[in-house]
Amino acid sequence: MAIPVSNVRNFAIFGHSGSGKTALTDAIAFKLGLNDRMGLTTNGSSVSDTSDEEKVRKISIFSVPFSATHKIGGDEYRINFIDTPGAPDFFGQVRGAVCAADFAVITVDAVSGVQVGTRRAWHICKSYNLSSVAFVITGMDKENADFAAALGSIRDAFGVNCVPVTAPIGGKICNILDIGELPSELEEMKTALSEAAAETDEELMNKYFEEGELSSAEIRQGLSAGISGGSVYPIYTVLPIKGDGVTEFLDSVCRLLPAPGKREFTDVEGNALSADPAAPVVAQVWKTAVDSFMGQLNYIRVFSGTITPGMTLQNNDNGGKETIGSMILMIGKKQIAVASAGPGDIVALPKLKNTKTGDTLAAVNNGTVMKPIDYPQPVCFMAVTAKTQADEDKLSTGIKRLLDSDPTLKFEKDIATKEGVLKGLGDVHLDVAVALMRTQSNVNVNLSVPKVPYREAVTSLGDGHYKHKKQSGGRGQYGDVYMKIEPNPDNDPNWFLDEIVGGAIPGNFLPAIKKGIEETMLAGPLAGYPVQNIKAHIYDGSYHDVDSSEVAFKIAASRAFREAMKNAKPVLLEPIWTLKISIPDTFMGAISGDMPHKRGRVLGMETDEDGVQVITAEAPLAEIFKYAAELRSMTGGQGTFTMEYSRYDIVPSNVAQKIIAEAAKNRTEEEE
Ligand SMILES: Nc1nc2c(ncn2[C@@H]2O[C@H](COP(=O)(O)OP(=O)(O)OP(=O)(O)O)[C@@H](O)[C@H]2O)c(=O)[nH]1
Ligand SMILES: [Mg+2]
Repeated sequence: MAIPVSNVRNFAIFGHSGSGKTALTDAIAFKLGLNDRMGLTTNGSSVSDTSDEEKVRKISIFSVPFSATHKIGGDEYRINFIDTPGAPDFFGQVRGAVCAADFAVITVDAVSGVQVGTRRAWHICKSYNLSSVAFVITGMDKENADFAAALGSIRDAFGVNCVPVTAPIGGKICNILDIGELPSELEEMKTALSEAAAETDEELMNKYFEEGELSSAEIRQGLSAGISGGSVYPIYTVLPIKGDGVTEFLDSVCRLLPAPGKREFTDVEGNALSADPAAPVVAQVWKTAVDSFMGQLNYIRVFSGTITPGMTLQNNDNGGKETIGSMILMIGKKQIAVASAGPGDIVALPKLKNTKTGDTLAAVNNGTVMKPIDYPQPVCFMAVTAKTQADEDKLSTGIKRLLDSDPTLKFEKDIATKEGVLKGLGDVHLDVAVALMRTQSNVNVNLSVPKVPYREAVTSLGDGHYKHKKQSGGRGQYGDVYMKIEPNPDNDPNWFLDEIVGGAIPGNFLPAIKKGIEETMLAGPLAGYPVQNIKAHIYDGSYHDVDSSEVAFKIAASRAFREAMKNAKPVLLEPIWTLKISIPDTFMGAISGDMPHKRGRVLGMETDEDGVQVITAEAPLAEIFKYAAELRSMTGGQGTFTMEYSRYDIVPSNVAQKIIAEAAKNRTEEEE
């Protein structure tokens, strides 16, 4: 019999890297019978970290969904859950999961307590209307584990309405509400639960005041309302590897956490979707993956309606139709066929024709479009070169496959430096991308620090003249051009100005003169970089009735332009980027003090709403290609940053001299 939507629970597990998300996932998967033994990341047997890259690096890289049923007495529940990676390099996977889950489970290690990744997880949930959050304290079996300290750090960071529901009591994990007689030191926890429950409802509050206590059923009722409304946050303790506390966690999740429909999902126009299995289908792709056997897999979350194989749906982002062949879930390496998917369910759809992450699939004639999923912008750039010609031939296919399954990766061909540049969220992200390209597409590439796309410009007015005159038998060549160039800081598109008087140059040669300048601008005279932000005034010249030609004027213009550039105090420009660096307090001095070493400067510092310090700084791109790795090592992985292109600015002359000398050297080598 189908499980009613009210008995579906759908959550994603977030948290700091290494805080036990995958261990918790393996423990749940084992408990729910998805695996016949407890998977472990340490020996590569985890049901979640199954890719070679995850096994070698011992970190999660992908968000992986699971689904199973859980019985409490005679009630059957469907538990859909997603394990997400904690490393900031793979935050794109987290973004997708945030859009697919009804509530969040955030893991906190009992030794470290709340960490930056914990705050980041909380922050993203809150900013995307994922308001029901539960915490799971892991690692209680570790040396130096401190339950009280971990609990305290959660309440300090996220408020006193974070209340333990299960806790280690007498060497075992118990549900506080199920224990009649609590040890006196734990009475406080029950009081916290009762108070949190009472605050959600006036009737409960009155009763609590009058009688001094609430029954377990009343507490559950109050907690459940508070959790759905995002004002109460339950805390669980689980020892995943021992399997302790898993059943207590799952039982309580089914009792207290919201079913699909409580978290309001809205379409682009702000209309709420109803979690009705009989409504027209609306689902969104929150993740696209490439499987070596099945090819592309689109993972959807169903919001409304029920999908069954054979159904035709429309893609409301591109207008295409898709027939649903099969629906599956990958449990470890096993493929499980799913017969139907309703509100709150997550399934993978193989072999869709033209659907990608973020797209809405809906019933035919239902025009609902979900909000696109927004992804963080790249902060780490590397140049990609194919190892062999065979790799070069397959490179674009390999890159396309990568980009299709990872919206946080970008690939751009830089016209000035002629390099293909792969952009992602960190050096590990790019290294993993290279490894995936090898395994998915058999393309082998090297990564190297990219060339900086410098530009050339002028800082004053400069004059240039060239007379191109050649007499070599037959018809000669004659073109004579005088021009002035000057800075064009606002990039006025009207940069080419015909100021010829008295017909010194006939108008029909002006397009050739413009072309001569434009072609020369592609490789400027200083160091061969494109010239930008100049204005050219063509004010005089002469011509010859027979020998003047477009080619002759083009050559004259090119030479005159080069001379004018030299006289107009040319400079090299470099891209400057603005960085927003989030770090714990203790690193403020080190990180801001490091900026001048990167020719950068700090523009401001502030504390964001979650108590994290944010430094705004700017620095030349040339100095920050490796910043992702440097920040990680300077902060022991606690810092993250975003960056955004700001502008081109003049390269200081001592640095410029080196770049110009290098370019001259390369030019001589090429000529030789
Ligand atoms: N002793 C002990 N070890 C744990 C516990 N939870 C996780 N570990 C170990 O800690 C390490 C990291 O655990 P994971 O479950 O991979 O952590 P994660 O949060 O999934 O890490 P990422 O996905 O990479 O962010 C592994 O070696 C686990 O075996 C725990 O409760 N007790
Ligand atoms: Mg993991």
